Amino acid sequence: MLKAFIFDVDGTLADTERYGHRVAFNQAFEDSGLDWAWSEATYGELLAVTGGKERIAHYLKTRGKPEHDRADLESLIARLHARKTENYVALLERSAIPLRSGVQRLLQEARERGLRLAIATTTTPRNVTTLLANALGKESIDWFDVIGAGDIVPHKKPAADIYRYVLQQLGLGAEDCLAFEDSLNGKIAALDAGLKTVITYNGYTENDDFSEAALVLDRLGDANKPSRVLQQSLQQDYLSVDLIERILQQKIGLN
Ligand code: XBP
Ligand code: MG
Repeated sequence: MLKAFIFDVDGTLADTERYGHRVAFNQAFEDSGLDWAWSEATYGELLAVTGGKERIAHYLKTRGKPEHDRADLESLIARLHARKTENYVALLERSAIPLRSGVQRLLQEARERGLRLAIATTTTPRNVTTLLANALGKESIDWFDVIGAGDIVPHKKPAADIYRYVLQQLGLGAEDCLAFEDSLNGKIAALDAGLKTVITYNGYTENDDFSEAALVLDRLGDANKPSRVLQQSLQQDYLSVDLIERILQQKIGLN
């Protein structure tokens, strides 16, 4: 019996990486007098590492940038990431990044049906509340019973920590919940926490391995921007709570 939807943020609620986070990282590097600039392609590779601080550390290691001693390195990364978060929040406040098609519709449908909502993300908590406030209004933050984000857990996705944390805070078992993700790292984290998982892939993740996911879609879809995958396989335009329940009860399969 479905009791809650648990949403990933970046790439799932909104397409935030290519023109949001990546731009904020590059601006932080420039603000700090560094000649680093992550192209869209380079960033796509770096997305294999979740967490902005971890991503910068990985970049330093693999690109052989001048070695710093450990203490220096950690404070450099912390400073750069703090700057990046300021840039990202300012970017969201200047021009809200829209939610992906069908996200607002499904959130509202779930609330009307009495389903609980939660967030399980690798990104910094402030990025989540700013995205929601600018895309849906400040009150939307309270639609979510739990917002599990960033450093609240010791290990980020693909570790299952954040999903286990959110389930524990919800007081629900994985069998009563459904996860919504966009990437391989997110799928691994959700499945390892025992959650059935719906994938809505995007430009950066469309070639990831989504085997074992309950559903793999191009988007949740809505009347004016339908899901092509759902149209082709089930002659439906978008993923509704009813359709989710029918698929999960194996009343219908996708193929
Ligand atoms: C995506 C991430 C985050 C963002 C950057 O998180 O891995 O690291 O790319 O945000 P998810 P931070 O898909 O789990 O929402 O710089 O705040 O980490
Ligand atoms: Mg994601």
